[in-house]
Amino acid sequence: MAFTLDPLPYAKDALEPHIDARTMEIHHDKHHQGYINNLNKAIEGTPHANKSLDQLVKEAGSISMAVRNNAGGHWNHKFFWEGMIPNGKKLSDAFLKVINDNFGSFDALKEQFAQAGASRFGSGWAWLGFSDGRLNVCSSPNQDNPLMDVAECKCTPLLGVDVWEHAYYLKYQNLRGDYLKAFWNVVNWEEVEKRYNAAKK
Ligand code: MN3
Repeated sequence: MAFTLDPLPYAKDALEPHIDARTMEIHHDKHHQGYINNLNKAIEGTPHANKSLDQLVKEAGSISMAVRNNAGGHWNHKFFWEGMIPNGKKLSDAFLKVINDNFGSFDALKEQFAQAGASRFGSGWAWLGFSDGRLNVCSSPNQDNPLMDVAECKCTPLLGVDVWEHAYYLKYQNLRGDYLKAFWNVVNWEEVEKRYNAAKK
């Protein structure tokens, strides 16, 4: 069964001014759609055609680079859109406590996350994840993610941010750090906490 692109869960200009409408339009309609088209092409007529997206991601190490990159691209973008919401969503006291227990403070988490995103050379993703009962921050190259069998940092992702230039260049140009700072204004903490509670079980 071919994969298809879901509409964004909000309007393209809904994350303004932090993420501009034109970037969202190109990113969702062209880039994300492109990963899906290429994924469908790469799996058509192969034994992978009947696998779920999660399954393809888990098997990343034993599938072709075309399937790995595009399955990762589809998974990561879907997760990215769902992790954001207009005006952000307030961090609950319960989840703030989890962050404080794991990182010392919310600012310390932000700092580690910014560091992970800034130090990822070239294109990739920064992640807040959960593994072994703890929250962690890491990054991955290209369209890899922490669920892949080949991941350097394996965990259940709770929040991910795209640090490919196409995610921020129109508005922020070379200032990846400013984009990463602005990202906090649109995080859907309710969704992150839901993911955390599911991962914890
Ligand atoms: Mn992208």
